[in-house]
Amino acid sequence: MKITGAEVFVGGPKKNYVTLKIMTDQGIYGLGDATLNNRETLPAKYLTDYLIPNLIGMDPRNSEDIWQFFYRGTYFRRGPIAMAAFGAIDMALWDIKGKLANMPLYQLFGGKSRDGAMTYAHATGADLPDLMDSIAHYVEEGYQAVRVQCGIPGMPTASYAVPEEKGENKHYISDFSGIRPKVEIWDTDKYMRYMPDALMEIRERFGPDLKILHDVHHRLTPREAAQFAKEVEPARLFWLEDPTPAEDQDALRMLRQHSTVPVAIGEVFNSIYDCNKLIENELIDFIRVAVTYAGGITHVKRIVDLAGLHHVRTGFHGAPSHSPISMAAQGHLNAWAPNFGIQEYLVLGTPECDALFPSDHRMENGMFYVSDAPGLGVDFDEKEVEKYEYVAGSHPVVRLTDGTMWDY
Ligand code: CS2
Ligand code: MG
Repeated sequence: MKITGAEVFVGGPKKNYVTLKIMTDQGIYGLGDATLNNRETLPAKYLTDYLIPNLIGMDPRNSEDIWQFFYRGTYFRRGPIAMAAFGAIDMALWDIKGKLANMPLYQLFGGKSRDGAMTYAHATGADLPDLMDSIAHYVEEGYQAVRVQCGIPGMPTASYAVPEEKGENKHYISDFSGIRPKVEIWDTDKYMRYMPDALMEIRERFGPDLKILHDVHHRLTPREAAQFAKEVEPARLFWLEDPTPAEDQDALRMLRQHSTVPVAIGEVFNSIYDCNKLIENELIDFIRVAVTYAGGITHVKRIVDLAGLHHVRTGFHGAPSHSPISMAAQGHLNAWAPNFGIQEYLVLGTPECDALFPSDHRMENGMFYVSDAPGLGVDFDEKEVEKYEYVAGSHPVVRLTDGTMWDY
Protein backbone atom coordinates (compact mmCIF):
# COMPACT_ATOMS: atom_id res chain seq x y z
CA MET A 1 0.00 0.00 0.00
CA LYS A 2 1.31 3.44 -0.92
CA ILE A 3 0.59 7.09 -0.31
CA THR A 4 -0.11 8.64 -3.70
CA GLY A 5 -0.70 12.26 -2.76
CA ALA A 6 -1.71 14.72 -0.08
CA GLU A 7 -3.32 18.14 -0.01
CA VAL A 8 -3.66 20.92 2.56
CA PHE A 9 -6.72 23.19 2.86
CA VAL A 10 -6.88 26.34 4.98
CA GLY A 11 -10.27 27.81 5.85
CA GLY A 12 -13.48 27.41 7.75
CA PRO A 13 -16.35 29.25 9.41
CA LYS A 14 -14.86 31.96 11.68
CA LYS A 15 -11.67 29.94 11.88
CA ASN A 16 -8.67 29.12 9.68
CA TYR A 17 -8.79 25.34 10.03
CA VAL A 18 -5.77 23.59 8.49
CA THR A 19 -6.93 20.27 7.08
CA LEU A 20 -4.66 17.61 5.60
CA LYS A 21 -5.99 14.91 3.30
CA ILE A 22 -3.71 11.95 2.50
CA MET A 23 -4.63 9.78 -0.50
CA THR A 24 -3.57 6.16 -1.10
CA ASP A 25 -3.40 3.73 -4.01
CA GLN A 26 -6.31 1.80 -2.49
CA GLY A 27 -8.74 4.68 -2.73
CA ILE A 28 -8.83 5.10 1.06
CA TYR A 29 -7.95 8.56 2.35
CA GLY A 30 -7.15 9.91 5.80
CA LEU A 31 -7.75 13.32 7.41
CA GLY A 32 -5.62 15.31 9.83
CA ASP A 33 -5.80 18.68 11.57
CA ALA A 34 -2.81 21.07 11.77
CA THR A 35 -4.66 24.15 13.04
CA LEU A 36 -2.28 26.32 15.07
CA ASN A 37 -4.22 29.33 16.30
CA ASN A 38 -3.24 32.57 14.58
CA ARG A 39 -0.23 30.97 12.88
CA GLU A 40 -2.20 28.66 10.60
CA THR A 41 -0.27 29.21 7.38
CA LEU A 42 2.97 27.92 8.92
CA PRO A 43 2.15 24.25 9.55
CA ALA A 44 0.34 24.34 6.19
CA LYS A 45 3.52 25.47 4.43
CA TYR A 46 5.68 23.02 6.38
CA LEU A 47 3.41 20.24 5.16
CA THR A 48 3.32 21.26 1.52
CA ASP A 49 6.98 22.23 1.12
CA TYR A 50 8.77 19.59 3.19
CA LEU A 51 6.64 16.75 4.51
CA ILE A 52 4.22 15.84 1.71
CA PRO A 53 7.00 15.37 -0.90
CA ASN A 54 8.57 12.82 1.49
CA LEU A 55 5.29 11.07 2.21
CA ILE A 56 4.59 10.14 -1.41
CA GLY A 57 5.39 6.46 -1.93
CA MET A 58 5.52 5.58 1.79
CA ASP A 59 3.36 2.77 3.18
CA PRO A 60 0.66 4.59 5.22
CA ARG A 61 0.26 1.60 7.55
CA ASN A 62 3.69 2.27 9.10
CA SER A 63 2.49 5.24 11.11
CA GLU A 64 5.06 4.73 13.89
CA ASP A 65 8.01 4.62 11.52
CA ILE A 66 6.70 7.64 9.58
CA TRP A 67 6.36 9.58 12.85
CA GLN A 68 9.96 8.72 13.81
CA PHE A 69 11.17 9.49 10.28
CA PHE A 70 9.89 13.06 10.50
CA TYR A 71 10.65 13.67 14.20
CA ARG A 72 14.19 12.29 14.18
CA GLY A 73 14.85 13.20 10.58
CA THR A 74 14.12 16.89 11.08
CA TYR A 75 17.10 17.21 13.46
CA PHE A 76 15.77 20.53 14.84
CA ARG A 77 13.14 18.87 16.97
CA ARG A 78 9.84 19.83 18.56
CA GLY A 79 8.16 23.22 18.42
CA PRO A 80 4.45 23.79 17.78
CA ILE A 81 4.71 24.30 14.01
CA ALA A 82 6.57 21.07 13.29
CA MET A 83 4.59 19.07 15.83
CA ALA A 84 1.27 20.34 14.43
CA ALA A 85 2.37 19.25 10.95
CA PHE A 86 3.53 15.82 12.20
CA GLY A 87 0.34 15.57 14.22
CA ALA A 88 -1.85 16.09 11.16
CA ILE A 89 0.02 13.37 9.24
CA ASP A 90 -0.26 11.01 12.19
CA MET A 91 -4.04 11.55 12.59
CA ALA A 92 -4.54 10.95 8.87
CA LEU A 93 -2.51 7.71 8.99
CA TRP A 94 -4.53 6.45 11.97
CA ASP A 95 -7.69 7.38 10.06
CA ILE A 96 -6.49 5.24 7.14
CA LYS A 97 -5.59 2.38 9.51
CA GLY A 98 -9.06 2.45 11.06
CA LYS A 99 -10.72 2.48 7.65
CA LEU A 100 -8.55 -0.47 6.53
CA ALA A 101 -9.49 -2.41 9.66
CA ASN A 102 -13.10 -1.25 9.28
CA MET A 103 -13.07 -0.25 12.95
CA PRO A 104 -13.50 2.98 14.88
CA LEU A 105 -10.14 4.11 16.24
CA TYR A 106 -10.98 3.51 19.88
CA GLN A 107 -11.12 -0.21 19.04
CA LEU A 108 -7.54 -0.14 17.82
CA PHE A 109 -6.47 1.51 21.10
CA GLY A 110 -8.05 -1.20 23.26
CA GLY A 111 -11.78 -0.61 23.11
CA LYS A 112 -14.10 1.57 25.16
CA SER A 113 -13.57 2.29 28.84
CA ARG A 114 -16.74 4.42 28.91
CA ASP A 115 -19.64 5.37 26.66
CA GLY A 116 -19.71 9.13 26.94
CA ALA A 117 -16.85 11.48 27.81
CA MET A 118 -17.64 14.37 30.16
CA THR A 119 -16.89 17.74 28.58
CA TYR A 120 -16.81 21.26 29.97
CA ALA A 121 -18.25 24.40 28.46
CA HIS A 122 -16.84 27.94 28.65
CA ALA A 123 -18.94 30.37 30.68
CA THR A 124 -17.81 33.98 30.51
CA GLY A 125 -19.10 37.25 31.86
CA ALA A 126 -18.25 40.93 31.65
CA ASP A 127 -18.86 40.86 35.41
CA LEU A 128 -19.89 38.28 38.00
CA PRO A 129 -23.71 38.53 37.54
CA ASP A 130 -23.18 38.22 33.77
CA LEU A 131 -21.01 35.13 34.37
CA MET A 132 -23.69 33.62 36.64
CA ASP A 133 -26.19 33.90 33.74
CA SER A 134 -23.73 32.25 31.40
CA ILE A 135 -23.11 29.35 33.84
CA ALA A 136 -26.87 28.91 34.36
CA HIS A 137 -27.29 28.62 30.60
CA TYR A 138 -24.82 25.71 30.37
CA VAL A 139 -26.21 24.01 33.47
CA GLU A 140 -29.65 24.12 31.84
CA GLU A 141 -28.14 22.55 28.73
CA GLY A 142 -27.03 19.63 30.90
CA TYR A 143 -23.32 20.31 31.39
CA GLN A 144 -21.89 18.91 34.63
CA ALA A 145 -18.71 20.96 34.26
CA VAL A 146 -18.19 24.60 33.36
CA ARG A 147 -15.09 26.77 33.07
CA VAL A 148 -15.75 30.20 34.59
CA GLN A 149 -14.03 33.49 33.65
CA CYS A 150 -15.27 37.00 34.51
CA GLY A 151 -14.33 40.65 34.39
CA ILE A 152 -12.53 42.01 37.47
CA PRO A 153 -13.77 45.31 38.92
CA GLY A 154 -11.29 48.10 38.25
CA MET A 155 -9.26 46.12 35.69
CA PRO A 156 -8.40 48.66 32.96
CA THR A 157 -9.46 46.34 30.09
CA ALA A 158 -11.27 43.05 29.69
CA SER A 159 -8.92 40.16 30.37
CA TYR A 160 -8.51 36.58 29.15
CA ALA A 161 -11.78 35.12 27.79
CA VAL A 162 -13.83 37.98 29.23
CA PRO A 163 -16.23 39.92 26.99
CA GLU A 164 -16.29 43.72 26.99
CA GLU A 165 -20.10 43.81 26.94
CA LYS A 166 -22.54 41.91 29.14
CA GLY A 167 -24.31 39.04 27.43
CA GLU A 168 -21.62 38.55 24.80
CA ASN A 169 -20.12 35.04 24.96
CA LYS A 170 -16.66 35.73 23.71
CA HIS A 171 -14.42 32.71 23.29
CA TYR A 172 -11.46 34.91 22.60
CA ILE A 173 -9.33 32.66 20.48
CA SER A 174 -8.70 35.14 17.69
CA ASP A 175 -9.36 38.68 16.79
CA PHE A 176 -9.71 38.56 13.02
CA SER A 177 -9.03 42.24 12.44
CA GLY A 178 -5.44 41.57 11.35
CA ILE A 179 -2.09 40.40 12.62
CA ARG A 180 -1.47 43.34 14.94
CA PRO A 181 -2.72 42.34 18.37
CA LYS A 182 -4.96 44.27 20.71
CA VAL A 183 -3.39 45.18 24.05
CA GLU A 184 -4.99 44.09 27.31
CA ILE A 185 -3.91 45.57 30.62
CA TRP A 186 -3.56 43.19 33.55
CA ASP A 187 -3.45 43.91 37.28
CA THR A 188 -2.47 40.81 39.27
CA ASP A 189 -3.35 42.32 42.67
CA LYS A 190 -6.91 43.18 41.62
CA TYR A 191 -7.38 39.69 40.18
CA MET A 192 -6.04 37.97 43.28
CA ARG A 193 -8.21 40.07 45.59
CA TYR A 194 -11.43 39.52 43.64
CA MET A 195 -11.43 36.06 42.12
CA PRO A 196 -11.34 33.75 45.21
CA ASP A 197 -14.57 35.28 46.62
CA ALA A 198 -16.16 35.25 43.16
CA LEU A 199 -15.43 31.53 42.81
CA MET A 200 -16.94 30.94 46.25
CA GLU A 201 -20.11 32.84 45.24
CA ILE A 202 -20.38 30.61 42.18
CA ARG A 203 -20.03 27.51 44.35
CA GLU A 204 -22.75 28.76 46.73
CA ARG A 205 -25.13 29.65 43.91
CA PHE A 206 -24.75 26.38 41.94
CA GLY A 207 -24.29 23.93 44.82
CA PRO A 208 -21.81 21.15 45.54
CA ASP A 209 -22.19 19.05 42.39
CA LEU A 210 -21.22 21.45 39.62
CA LYS A 211 -17.65 20.91 38.47
CA ILE A 212 -16.10 24.36 38.37
CA LEU A 213 -12.91 25.02 36.38
CA HIS A 214 -10.95 28.25 36.17
CA ASP A 215 -8.13 29.26 33.79
CA VAL A 216 -5.43 31.66 35.05
CA HIS A 217 -3.81 31.63 31.60
CA HIS A 218 -0.19 31.60 32.85
CA ARG A 219 -0.36 34.96 34.64
CA LEU A 220 0.90 34.32 38.17
CA THR A 221 4.38 33.82 39.59
CA PRO A 222 5.00 30.60 41.57
CA ARG A 223 4.51 32.40 44.90
CA GLU A 224 1.35 34.18 43.74
CA ALA A 225 0.01 30.92 42.35
CA ALA A 226 0.58 29.19 45.69
CA GLN A 227 -1.28 31.95 47.53
CA PHE A 228 -4.12 31.98 45.00
CA ALA A 229 -4.48 28.19 45.08
CA LYS A 230 -4.71 28.28 48.89
CA GLU A 231 -7.34 31.00 48.77
CA VAL A 232 -9.58 29.28 46.23
CA GLU A 233 -9.64 25.97 48.12
CA PRO A 234 -13.04 26.56 49.79
CA ALA A 235 -14.64 26.77 46.31
CA ARG A 236 -13.56 23.14 45.68
CA LEU A 237 -12.55 23.61 42.04
CA PHE A 238 -12.45 20.67 39.65
CA TRP A 239 -9.23 22.28 38.41
CA LEU A 240 -7.14 25.40 38.40
CA GLU A 241 -5.61 25.75 34.94
CA ASP A 242 -2.24 27.19 33.93
CA PRO A 243 -1.61 29.08 37.18
CA THR A 244 2.00 29.81 36.11
CA PRO A 245 3.83 30.02 32.77
CA ALA A 246 3.82 26.38 31.75
CA GLU A 247 7.38 25.93 30.52
CA ASP A 248 8.81 26.20 34.04
CA GLN A 249 8.40 22.62 35.20
CA ASP A 250 9.51 23.42 38.75
CA ALA A 251 7.11 26.32 39.25
CA LEU A 252 4.40 24.18 40.78
CA ARG A 253 6.43 22.88 43.69
CA MET A 254 5.53 25.85 45.84
CA LEU A 255 1.85 25.59 44.90
CA ARG A 256 1.87 21.89 45.83
CA GLN A 257 3.43 22.64 49.22
CA HIS A 258 0.62 25.02 50.09
CA SER A 259 -2.51 23.66 48.49
CA THR A 260 -4.33 20.54 47.35
CA VAL A 261 -6.26 22.33 44.59
CA PRO A 262 -6.16 20.14 41.43
CA VAL A 263 -3.90 21.63 38.76
CA ALA A 264 -4.25 21.33 34.97
CA ILE A 265 -1.45 22.31 32.61
CA GLY A 266 -0.22 21.61 29.10
CA GLU A 267 -2.24 23.23 26.30
CA VAL A 268 0.94 24.89 24.99
CA PHE A 269 3.11 21.78 25.28
CA ASN A 270 4.13 20.02 22.12
CA SER A 271 6.02 17.00 23.39
CA ILE A 272 6.37 14.53 26.23
CA TYR A 273 9.61 16.32 27.16
CA ASP A 274 7.62 19.43 28.09
CA CYS A 275 5.68 17.57 30.76
CA ASN A 276 7.56 14.45 31.85
CA LYS A 277 8.97 16.14 35.01
CA LEU A 278 5.57 17.60 35.88
CA ILE A 279 4.00 14.17 35.54
CA GLU A 280 6.73 12.09 37.17
CA ASN A 281 6.99 14.45 40.14
CA GLU A 282 3.19 14.41 40.46
CA LEU A 283 3.02 18.20 40.35
CA ILE A 284 -0.15 18.21 38.22
CA ASP A 285 -3.47 16.38 38.22
CA PHE A 286 -4.56 16.86 34.59
CA ILE A 287 -2.53 17.00 31.39
CA ARG A 288 -3.93 19.39 28.77
CA VAL A 289 -1.97 18.49 25.60
CA ALA A 290 -3.83 18.32 22.29
CA VAL A 291 -3.32 15.86 19.45
CA THR A 292 -2.99 18.84 17.13
CA TYR A 293 0.28 20.37 18.25
CA ALA A 294 1.63 17.58 20.42
CA GLY A 295 2.47 15.33 17.49
CA GLY A 296 -0.81 13.51 16.89
CA ILE A 297 -2.26 10.33 18.32
CA THR A 298 1.03 8.37 18.38
CA HIS A 299 2.78 10.90 20.63
CA VAL A 300 -0.17 11.95 22.79
CA LYS A 301 -0.97 8.31 23.56
CA ARG A 302 2.56 8.01 25.01
CA ILE A 303 1.92 11.05 27.20
CA VAL A 304 -1.41 9.58 28.35
CA ASP A 305 0.27 6.31 29.33
CA LEU A 306 3.04 8.09 31.24
CA ALA A 307 0.40 10.22 32.99
CA GLY A 308 -1.54 7.12 33.98
CA LEU A 309 1.43 5.81 35.96
CA HIS A 310 1.32 8.95 38.12
CA HIS A 311 -2.41 9.41 38.76
CA VAL A 312 -2.54 12.24 36.22
CA ARG A 313 -5.76 12.27 34.20
CA THR A 314 -6.41 13.69 30.74
CA GLY A 315 -8.06 17.03 30.11
CA PHE A 316 -7.28 17.61 26.44
CA HIS A 317 -7.30 21.11 25.04
CA GLY A 318 -10.35 21.41 22.83
CA ALA A 319 -12.36 23.14 20.25
CA PRO A 320 -12.61 25.80 18.92
CA SER A 321 -8.82 25.92 18.95
CA HIS A 322 -8.87 22.73 16.87
CA SER A 323 -11.04 21.37 14.11
CA PRO A 324 -13.61 18.57 14.44
CA ILE A 325 -10.90 16.24 13.10
CA SER A 326 -8.80 16.70 16.26
CA MET A 327 -11.96 16.58 18.35
CA ALA A 328 -12.70 13.19 16.80
CA ALA A 329 -9.15 11.92 17.42
CA GLN A 330 -9.41 13.07 21.05
CA GLY A 331 -12.90 11.59 21.25
CA HIS A 332 -11.46 8.16 20.43
CA LEU A 333 -8.63 8.59 22.94
CA ASN A 334 -11.16 9.72 25.56
CA ALA A 335 -13.33 6.67 24.93
CA TRP A 336 -10.33 4.40 25.52
CA ALA A 337 -8.05 6.15 28.08
CA PRO A 338 -8.16 4.40 31.46
CA ASN A 339 -7.04 7.71 32.99
CA PHE A 340 -9.56 9.94 31.18
CA GLY A 341 -10.49 13.07 33.15
CA ILE A 342 -12.52 15.55 31.11
CA GLN A 343 -12.57 17.06 27.61
CA GLU A 344 -12.73 20.77 26.81
CA TYR A 345 -15.50 21.32 24.31
CA LEU A 346 -17.00 24.43 22.83
CA VAL A 347 -20.10 24.14 20.74
CA LEU A 348 -18.91 23.57 17.20
CA GLY A 349 -22.19 22.21 15.94
CA THR A 350 -23.07 25.17 13.74
CA PRO A 351 -24.64 24.21 10.40
CA GLU A 352 -21.55 25.66 8.62
CA CYS A 353 -19.11 23.60 10.67
CA ASP A 354 -21.18 20.42 10.32
CA ALA A 355 -21.36 20.94 6.54
CA LEU A 356 -17.58 21.23 6.32
CA PHE A 357 -16.84 18.31 8.67
CA PRO A 358 -19.76 15.84 8.52
CA SER A 359 -19.77 13.18 11.26
CA ASP A 360 -22.01 11.14 13.53
CA HIS A 361 -20.17 12.04 16.72
CA ARG A 362 -22.67 13.64 19.03
CA MET A 363 -23.00 15.80 22.11
CA GLU A 364 -25.74 15.14 24.62
CA ASN A 365 -26.08 16.73 28.06
CA GLY A 366 -22.48 17.89 27.96
CA MET A 367 -21.22 14.40 27.13
CA PHE A 368 -19.35 13.57 23.90
CA TYR A 369 -20.27 10.25 22.27
CA VAL A 370 -17.88 9.00 19.64
CA SER A 371 -19.43 7.32 16.59
CA ASP A 372 -18.74 3.76 15.45
CA ALA A 373 -17.77 4.78 11.93
CA PRO A 374 -14.38 3.37 10.81
CA GLY A 375 -11.27 5.47 11.46
CA LEU A 376 -11.73 8.95 12.91
CA GLY A 377 -15.38 8.98 11.83
CA VAL A 378 -15.29 12.49 10.44
CA ASP A 379 -15.27 13.59 6.80
CA PHE A 380 -14.27 16.80 5.02
CA ASP A 381 -16.17 18.52 2.19
CA GLU A 382 -13.70 19.99 -0.30
CA LYS A 383 -16.42 21.93 -2.15
CA GLU A 384 -17.60 23.50 1.08
CA VAL A 385 -14.13 24.74 2.05
CA GLU A 386 -13.99 26.80 -1.17
CA LYS A 387 -16.46 29.19 0.49
CA TYR A 388 -13.76 30.30 2.92
CA GLU A 389 -10.48 32.05 2.63
CA TYR A 390 -7.68 32.66 5.10
CA VAL A 391 -8.26 35.66 7.37
CA ALA A 392 -5.33 36.94 9.42
CA GLY A 393 -6.00 37.06 13.15
CA SER A 394 -4.15 37.40 16.43
CA HIS A 395 -4.34 36.82 20.15
CA PRO A 396 -4.30 39.94 22.30
CA VAL A 397 -1.01 40.76 24.02
CA VAL A 398 -0.92 41.60 27.72
CA ARG A 399 0.88 44.40 29.55
CA LEU A 400 0.94 45.23 33.24
CA THR A 401 -0.42 48.63 34.31
CA ASP A 402 3.09 50.15 34.04
CA GLY A 403 3.48 48.87 30.48
CA THR A 404 5.62 45.78 31.18
CA MET A 405 4.92 42.90 28.78
CA TRP A 406 3.21 39.96 30.47
CA ASP A 407 1.85 36.54 29.54
CA TYR A 408 -1.32 36.34 27.45
C1 CS2 B 1 -7.52 28.41 26.45
C2 CS2 B 1 -7.34 28.52 24.99
O1 CS2 B 1 -9.09 26.75 26.02
C3 CS2 B 1 -8.30 27.19 26.83
O2 CS2 B 1 -8.12 26.74 27.93
O3 CS2 B 1 -6.48 28.65 27.28
O4 CS2 B 1 -8.53 29.03 24.53
C4 CS2 B 1 -6.20 29.40 24.48
O5 CS2 B 1 -6.37 30.70 24.92
C5 CS2 B 1 -6.19 29.37 22.99
O6 CS2 B 1 -6.08 28.06 22.52
C6 CS2 B 1 -5.06 30.19 22.43
O7 CS2 B 1 -5.03 30.09 21.06
MG1 MG C 1 -6.40 27.30 28.86
